[in-house]
Amino acid sequence: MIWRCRDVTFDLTDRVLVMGIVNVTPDSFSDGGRYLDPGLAVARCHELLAEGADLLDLGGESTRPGSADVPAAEQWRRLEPVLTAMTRERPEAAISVDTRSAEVAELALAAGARIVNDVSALADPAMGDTVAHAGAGLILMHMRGTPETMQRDTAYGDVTTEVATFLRERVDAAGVAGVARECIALDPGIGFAKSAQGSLELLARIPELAAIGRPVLVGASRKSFLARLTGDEGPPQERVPASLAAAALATWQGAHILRVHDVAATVRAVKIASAARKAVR
Ligand code: HH2
Repeated sequence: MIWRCRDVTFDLTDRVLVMGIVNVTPDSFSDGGRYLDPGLAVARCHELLAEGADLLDLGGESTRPGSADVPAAEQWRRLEPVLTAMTRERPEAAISVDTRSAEVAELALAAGARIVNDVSALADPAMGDTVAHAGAGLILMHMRGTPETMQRDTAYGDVTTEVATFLRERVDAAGVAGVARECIALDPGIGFAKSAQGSLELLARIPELAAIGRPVLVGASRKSFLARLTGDEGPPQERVPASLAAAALATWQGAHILRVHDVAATVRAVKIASAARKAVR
C-alpha cells in the first residue's frame, strides 16, 4: 500500500513509519511548554530525525481532553518559525501539521509541509479543498465532539465498528472534496472520546480498520489509558515502557504509522514487532 504526500510517496507494504511529535504549545499534555521557544522546537525536530523519525508532526494547538480551541493566527505564530527553519534546513524531511484549521493548513502547505493531520476529520469545510489543491497527505482521525467535551462521550455499542463506519464516511467526504484516496491515512483516535477499554479494544482490532484499505496511524504515546492499565501515577514522561508495549502491539496488529514522543525507543520496538510479523508470513 502506498501513501502519497505531495512529492513523497511512502511504500507501506513492508514498512512501519515512525512519526515524531513536536508540540509548539504551552499546554500539551506531555511536552507542553518544552518546545514553545522556536529554537528549542527546531532543535527537537533535528533530534527526532537523527533518532530515526520518518515524519515529524508539528502542532500549535493542544487537543488534550478539556483544551479550548487556539485561534488560527496564534497557531501560525507558533508554527511559522519552526516550519520555515525546518523546510530550509531539512527540505527532504516529511513534515505534517497537526491542525483542524484550513487557514493554518494552507499556510503550512505553502511553507513546505507535506501532510495535514486533522484530528477533526474535515470539520472545517475548507480543509478538503486546501489539502486536495496541494496534493498533500491527509490524516483523518475519529473523535466525537471537540477536545473540550469529548471525554463526556465515551460509550459505544461496538467501538471498532462505529469508528470504522465513521472513517469510511470521512474517506468518502475527502474524496468529494477532491482528495485522492492514495493521499489519505486513517486514525482511530486513541484517547479521543474513548474510555481506556475503548482505546485498548481499538488497538487490538486494528485489522478491521486496515480493511478499509488505507494506512492506519496509531497515536497511543504516553496517553492516560496506559497509566490507567498499569496503575502508574507519575507524569506522562514515565509512560514510555507502556507506550513501547502499545507501539509493538500496534505494529503486530498491522498499523502503518505510529505517532510518538519517544522516537529512538519506538524505532527499536517496531523493529522487533515487524520482524516477528514477517517471520510468520
Ligand atoms: N493525539 C494527540 C494529538 N494529535 N493526531 C492524531 N492523528 N492522532 C492522535 O492520536 C493524536 C493527534 C494528542 O497528543 P499530543 O500531541 O502529545 O498532545 P496535545 O494534544 O496535548 O498537544
